[in-house]
Amino acid sequence: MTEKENTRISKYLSLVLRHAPEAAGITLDENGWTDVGILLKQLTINGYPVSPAGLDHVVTSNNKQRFIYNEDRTRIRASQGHSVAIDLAYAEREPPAVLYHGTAEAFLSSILETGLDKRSRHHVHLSAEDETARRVGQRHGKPVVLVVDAAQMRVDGYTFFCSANGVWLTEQVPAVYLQRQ
Ligand code: HQG
Repeated sequence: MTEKENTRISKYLSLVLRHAPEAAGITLDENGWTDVGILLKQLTINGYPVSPAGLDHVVTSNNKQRFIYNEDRTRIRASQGHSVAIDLAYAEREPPAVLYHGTAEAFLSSILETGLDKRSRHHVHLSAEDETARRVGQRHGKPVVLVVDAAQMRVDGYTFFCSANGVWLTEQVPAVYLQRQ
């Protein structure tokens, strides 16, 4: 498969596995999983024909490892980024002392006033690396990196999860824990 086809299928998978399963005529279970056989059929019907090996390639070559199979590879889900009501059921994890959030300059004054909130997603997304955060911020405009005092948040009782693809997730980050890098 060409790089272009791979990206096209990957973007459609992000759409249907995170936001709009009904667009492809599939359903997600309460933990976000969907049946691989049905997904392959529905992808074809919807103009994204892909073989089982092709889907494997899209999953394994994905630059952010956005999708994951279950153990027997009969089901697949997105590792994070959902807006539909599912529970990823990740266990709580101890975060590094410092995490990073990338955003756009334009959002900064609002964020420093009200803190980071999850907007349309299930969690606020944070990274262990500032470079990753900068790239995330770039998607929205002139990037700004915020340093999150995760150690103090833990002391104050906030909880953190880490997705299968290494994105740190939390409910909210009040402004007091944020500092511009
Ligand atoms: C901002 C990508 C004003 C927040 C990435 C962000 C990530 C506020 C935007 C994943 C705010 C939401 C998620 C407040 C938050 N006032 N703006 N109080 N609180 N914001 O796309 O974190 O490629 O929903 O700073 O790698 O940018 O999709 O979240 O700029 O992991 O796999 O509101 O998406 O992954 O934007 O990105 P998003 P995000 P994928």
